[in-house]
Amino acid sequence: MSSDKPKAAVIMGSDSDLPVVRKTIEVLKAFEIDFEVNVISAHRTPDRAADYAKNAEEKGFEVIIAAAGKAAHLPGVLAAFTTLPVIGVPIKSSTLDGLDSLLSIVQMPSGIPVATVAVDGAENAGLLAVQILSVKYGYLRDKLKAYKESMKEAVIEKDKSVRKEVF
Ligand code: RP5
Repeated sequence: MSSDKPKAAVIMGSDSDLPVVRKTIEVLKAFEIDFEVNVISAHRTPDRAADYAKNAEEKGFEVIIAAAGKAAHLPGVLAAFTTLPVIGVPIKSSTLDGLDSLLSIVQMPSGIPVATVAVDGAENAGLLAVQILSVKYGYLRDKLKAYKESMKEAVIEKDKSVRKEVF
């Protein structure tokens, strides 16, 4: 099923991931992307993870963002059951500073890619999802260009104020 509005699925392995995932949600809201949020664990609710990924395309989702920490298998398991693009967000949730999550998500075997952002890189996950969606929804490209322009102007302002403060 395809809709005329961009639609993303946001999944996290635990509610403890939500403080980081909020940054993804803020980006999706800012770009007016339709989205659904769920807590689904690859380990604690494996059947639900498989079913969700198998049905995601039929439900109209066009990209999946999956955040998980520790032995972070959620993005990879979802990617195993769908051909939709999956963006993985490694969560810094354990004693290993997120390196465990990062390697669990990024080191996918050939054939099942997961686009992995930085540890706790939830904002970039949202932006990457918007960029993927912009291939189909051209108006998102204009919004992304405007976003980059405002970022550029903010840095120029910071440059001015830092130099003013130093001298
Ligand atoms: C992962 O284990 C979750 O994504 C979370 O980052 C981590 C810890 O989960 P909780 O024990 O806080 O529920 O599956």
